[in-house]
Amino acid sequence: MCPGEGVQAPEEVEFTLESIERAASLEELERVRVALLGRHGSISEALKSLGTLPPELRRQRGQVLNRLRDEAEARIAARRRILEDALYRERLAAERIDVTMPGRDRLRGSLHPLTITLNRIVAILEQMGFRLADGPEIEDDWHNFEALNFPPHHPARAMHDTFYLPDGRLLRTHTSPVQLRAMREHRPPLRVIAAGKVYRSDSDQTHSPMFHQVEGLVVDEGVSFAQLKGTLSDFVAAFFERGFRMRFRPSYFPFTEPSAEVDLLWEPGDGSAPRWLEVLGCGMVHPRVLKNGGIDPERYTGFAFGLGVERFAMLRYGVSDLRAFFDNDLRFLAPFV
Ligand code: 2NM
Repeated sequence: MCPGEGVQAPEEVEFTLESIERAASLEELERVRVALLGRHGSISEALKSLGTLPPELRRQRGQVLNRLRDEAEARIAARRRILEDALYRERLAAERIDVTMPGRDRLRGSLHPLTITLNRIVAILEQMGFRLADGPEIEDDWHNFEALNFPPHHPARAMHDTFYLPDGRLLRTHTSPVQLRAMREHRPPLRVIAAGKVYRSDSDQTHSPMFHQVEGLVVDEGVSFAQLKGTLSDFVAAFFERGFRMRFRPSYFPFTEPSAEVDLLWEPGDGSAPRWLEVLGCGMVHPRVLKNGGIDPERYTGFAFGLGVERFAMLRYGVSDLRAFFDNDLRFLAPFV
């Protein structure tokens, strides 16, 4: 392709010009451009050699070569446009998006079944006149045990498998310290609920080291065990949307005297025989606890009750393994609304 010495046949270059239209890619077109118009391209070399020619021939050949160069430039530009255009169309085809395709479903979040259950319990009790109180999850021994009539070294403390912090404080083992703080902050009459996370070093099919409690407390002049029974009966009926036969069994809690555990005559969904199920603990607030709450036990009496949110959720939703609530498996959690 390199023009030889002396006169160069225009046909040779013409042949090369046609390779512009044969270039199938921008890369190939660039190689053709360099071969023609690059510093050592055939047209460039031919133009450089004009100086060696006699003036008449130089003028004539100069005109031919300049026209040739202009034509080559124009045809390369035209071919480039065609190739670039084809490339652009290819890209558009590859990146084509069908905007009529249905979108991907987005996962919709929902509340955890324990949150739903806790909210439901709190809402029912609020309708009954209780006010929700709040308190810290890290407590001191006095608020969690001592003031609630758990004497030091009393076996009732061992039942609570407490998590202790290095500084001697602890994770509350029940929500009762919230009730105690409420007593110390407000004068009777008092109708208070405490709700939230509590912690006990205990873990198996029916125990989680963190679980949820709701406790209620009523303090006023003349508050009776009969009122406690009525309150719990109404609450249980509202929560399960049906009435139950109820049984109050004598029991023991340090902070109440007398104390009782509450059973419901439960009819399992599978048609098997009804059986008594324990669902609540309760009692009349111990005079020492009232006193530690800044309330005169000679003038006031109170009742209190406590329940496990996990237990109520399992009963309401028919869940048999407590751990389902803590595994965070969306196949279990997603259906709850
Ligand atoms: C229960 C059972 C019986 C209770 C007692 C108190 C307080 F702080 F007022 F004394 N709050 N909750 C109580 C009483 C809790 O849970 C099974």
